[in-house]
Amino acid sequence: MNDYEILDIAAVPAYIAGRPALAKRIDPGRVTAVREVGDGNMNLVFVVDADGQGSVVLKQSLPWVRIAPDWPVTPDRNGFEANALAAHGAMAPEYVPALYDADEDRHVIAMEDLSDHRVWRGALIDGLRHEGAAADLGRYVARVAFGTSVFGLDPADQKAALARAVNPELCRITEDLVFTEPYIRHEHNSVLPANEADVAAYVGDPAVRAAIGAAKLAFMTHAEALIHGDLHTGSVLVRAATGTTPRSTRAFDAEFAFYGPVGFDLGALWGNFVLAAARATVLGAADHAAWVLRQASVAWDAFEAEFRALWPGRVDPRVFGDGVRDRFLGTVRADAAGFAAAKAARRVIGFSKVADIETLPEAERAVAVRGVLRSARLLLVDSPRHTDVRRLFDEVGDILATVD
Ligand code: SR1
Ligand code: MG
Repeated sequence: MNDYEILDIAAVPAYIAGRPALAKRIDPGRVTAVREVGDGNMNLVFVVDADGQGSVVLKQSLPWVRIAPDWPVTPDRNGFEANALAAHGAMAPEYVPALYDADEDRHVIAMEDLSDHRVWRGALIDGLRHEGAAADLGRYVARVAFGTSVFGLDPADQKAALARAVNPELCRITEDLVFTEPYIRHEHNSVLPANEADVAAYVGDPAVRAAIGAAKLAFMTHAEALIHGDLHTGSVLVRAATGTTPRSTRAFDAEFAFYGPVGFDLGALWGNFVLAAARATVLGAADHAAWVLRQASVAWDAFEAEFRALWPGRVDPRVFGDGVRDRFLGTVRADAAGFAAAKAARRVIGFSKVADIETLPEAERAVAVRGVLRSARLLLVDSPRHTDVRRLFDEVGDILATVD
């Protein structure tokens, strides 16, 4: 069903030899090791080491979902990722992997090897605190929000960029998996018997349904900026500072990128902080839960500060005055709360659950899921009374700590 050659370990040196831009960086004759390390839902990922030349990562899209091979998905997603990586790398190079090559025919991108980093979700599960990561991501989202939107681009350039980034198949996955399936009867949904009443209460709540509908509409229609589109903690690599090596935070895996609402990226982070905090809480790690939830306001504060710092450089200050900025920031904050709820709830009800919750013993998992769903209701329905992100996530912490 694929009309292009899918890579395997043995084929990688010959593949590199056929890509001049890549062969200049890595001599295929000096390749010493190739490892397939993909552990996400969708793609193949190879780390290639070469004697005296460092290493490179090759990522190839399969024409199906890796964890569900009977589910076809366009391999062109790789091109959307390359497009976003190039755009984001131009405005936030310290927060994304460097892009070395993009092969539209074989659906492969080559990029910087970040094997000295680890996936943030796993680090959070291990109780580690990567100070600075949340603020880095807030700045990354702000640079992208400003630099790819009508605030940072000439209107014709912004429209051309938007047209290049129309990504209907991947958006459909999000529309279905995040905003629809958890709220209907669907074969993708599964919960513990102990959580059936919690799910019924959440999805049956008219206020929840109205807010989810509004969030889905915003996701589908608010083409504000070229967002990452899937910025959960599994799409973030972190490295702590050691010796002379500085700390580092990188957002990767931008295959869901499209022109969408800026709050969706912040909300993805926030929702995944809720999942990590729910885990920590049921395991009795109250300090870690509080630290994780604090990262929501840390990310927000850095986002807001960076966006405000970029604002004087907007391309059209004639009518885009400071009131427009403040209104936009208010919209992003309110959107992010609803998207956080949607992103957290889908990970405990629908397809593609997360290790934060799934690796808990069953009794603790049931309590964590209950806490996540009650937190999601707060974020969806009650968040409009909050303009203070820190207080909002303090309330989430209270919910998680008192649920049983
Ligand atoms: C079929 S893909 C399932 C999920 O994996 C990605 O990380 C996205 O979040 C998507 O919803
Ligand atoms: Mg992914």
